[in-house]
Amino acid sequence: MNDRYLCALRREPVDCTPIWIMRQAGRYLPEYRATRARAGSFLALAKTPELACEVTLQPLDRFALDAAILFSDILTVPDAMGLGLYFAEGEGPKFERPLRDAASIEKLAVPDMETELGYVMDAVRLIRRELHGRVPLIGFSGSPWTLACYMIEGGGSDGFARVRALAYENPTLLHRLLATTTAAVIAYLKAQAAAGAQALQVFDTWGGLLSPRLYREFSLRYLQQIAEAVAGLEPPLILFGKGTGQFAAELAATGCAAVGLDWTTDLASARAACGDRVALQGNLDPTVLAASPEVIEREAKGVLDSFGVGSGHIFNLGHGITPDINPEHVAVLVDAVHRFSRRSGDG
Ligand code: 1CP
Repeated sequence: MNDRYLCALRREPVDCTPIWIMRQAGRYLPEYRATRARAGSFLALAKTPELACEVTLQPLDRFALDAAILFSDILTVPDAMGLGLYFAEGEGPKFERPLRDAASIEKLAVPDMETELGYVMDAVRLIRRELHGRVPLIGFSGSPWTLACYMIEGGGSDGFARVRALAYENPTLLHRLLATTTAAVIAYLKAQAAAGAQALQVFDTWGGLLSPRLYREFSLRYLQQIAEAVAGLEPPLILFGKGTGQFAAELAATGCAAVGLDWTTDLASARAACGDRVALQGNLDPTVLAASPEVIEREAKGVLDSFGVGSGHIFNLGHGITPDINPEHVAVLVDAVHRFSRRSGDG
């Protein structure tokens, strides 16, 4: 029913700028914390389609968001590849078997999507059914580079020094890992599209850790392969990167439908660099949501103004919403974006 988001991705006229929020189902919502407590753990939540569906819909019941995003995690793919994902209390995601030698990289294989990742596809099908067409559903994957960061490091890290050292010391081995991971990402995105995902976003959260030369070699090259592989599918592709705004034109040239930007890039410059090849998604600094409603409204207007007039803007934060945010501030933001961008009836 509300297809503003898909229209904006196609750069078609919309009645107002669509908005969704990265990590919109998450710990800042008391109802999420309650469902998570009921599930027992994050992984139980993500691996039980009924619960994943429940938390996916929670933010939509509270706010007038223009898209739903599958509740899952980028690390489900390496988990299905045999790395053993677990969450140490208060420490974030970790792998039992991180990739620490050539042999473990060489024996990696693309997992079967309907068996090893069947719970994700079941969640996509269930969410589509429960949405009744209210808003489109976004499926997603991590980028090959960002997944490789976690697979080599074994968990989160300040600078992912191990994988970056590998890029200099043994590029062939890293390319081998990225090639297998890219094949898995492509199969994962295609399976989500077949299960009913209406848009596909790739998160390259750690692309900005690389020098420009290494970014092009170890991240962009594989994003290009993904864009080519999904080009024939119905769902449009969004390439989000953190710290990769200087590559916006190169990301646009991959053939994706939209480029997602963090708050360190000016939307006007990105738009000038990309021309009208793609839509742009972003890019409010997530910390603005901790400020007063007046500041939130002012900054939301600033982001809308920086994109300027015309279609092809999807409002979002420049990165995920943090657990400390007051949900009422999200309502202020969603309302402000719709109100300030409302086009008059005559055009
Ligand atoms: O409940 C909890 O405490 C677990 C926190 C949590 C949540 C809510 C994790 C662990 N994952 C998620 C869900 C999640 N992850 C979504 C859900 C859909 C949504 O509402 O947006 C998505 C899209 C992700 C994607 C994801 N996971 C990314 C890429 C996007 C980004 O934020 O940069 C990354 C890097 C991860 C890894 C991950 N999973 C979880 C955590 C805490 C992290 C970050 C680890 C780190 O590097 O510090």
